[in-house]
Amino acid sequence: MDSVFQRIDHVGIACHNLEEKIEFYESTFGLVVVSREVNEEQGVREAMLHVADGDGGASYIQLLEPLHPDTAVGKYLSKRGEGVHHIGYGVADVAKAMADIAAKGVRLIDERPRHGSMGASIAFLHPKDVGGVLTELVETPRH
Ligand code: V0V
Ligand code: CO
Repeated sequence: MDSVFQRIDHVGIACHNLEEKIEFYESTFGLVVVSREVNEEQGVREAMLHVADGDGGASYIQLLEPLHPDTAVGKYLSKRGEGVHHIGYGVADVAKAMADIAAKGVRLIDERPRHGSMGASIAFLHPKDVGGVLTELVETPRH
């Protein structure tokens, strides 16, 4: 069986203060911010820091600050504190990946792909069906 996942696109990390965390990752690890966005639909202010380039595309650390307490990341922070929030896997075709994964009995959080960072199409899988790991599918735009 071919893997649905092509690579790890990003690891999402929940934090209280985006600017402070960016400064930490820059000064401690020498990482470089390649994108900053506010995503109202997802309730986040986020930054992508480039880590590596691979055959299928780059990989990043995604730092996430909630826009309000009553958001996915805001609730996560109040329950669990700062830390790893989700893993985003690169897929060739997010709609096909969603259908294939749903057919295996894993619940999709999103019924259709959403707008993600840097023009990606994204969809989330429920953490309760993935061993406690919030999992994101990421189809990066073709150039
Ligand atoms: C919640 N739970 C998690 C979790 N968040 N488990 C693992 N990892 C997480 N990140 C658990 C939580 O401990 C509860 O378990 C249960 O799920 C229900 O959580 P809740 O606090 O009651 O919250 P809900 O049910 O209102 O929401 C949880 C879900 C929500 C996962 C459905 O966070 C969601 O829709 N997430 C997808 C969207 C998202 O995360 N967007 C922000 C990133 P117990 O206590 O009942 O056992 S945006 C992004 O990545 C972008 C834009 C991008 O990459 O481009
Ligand atoms: Co993400």
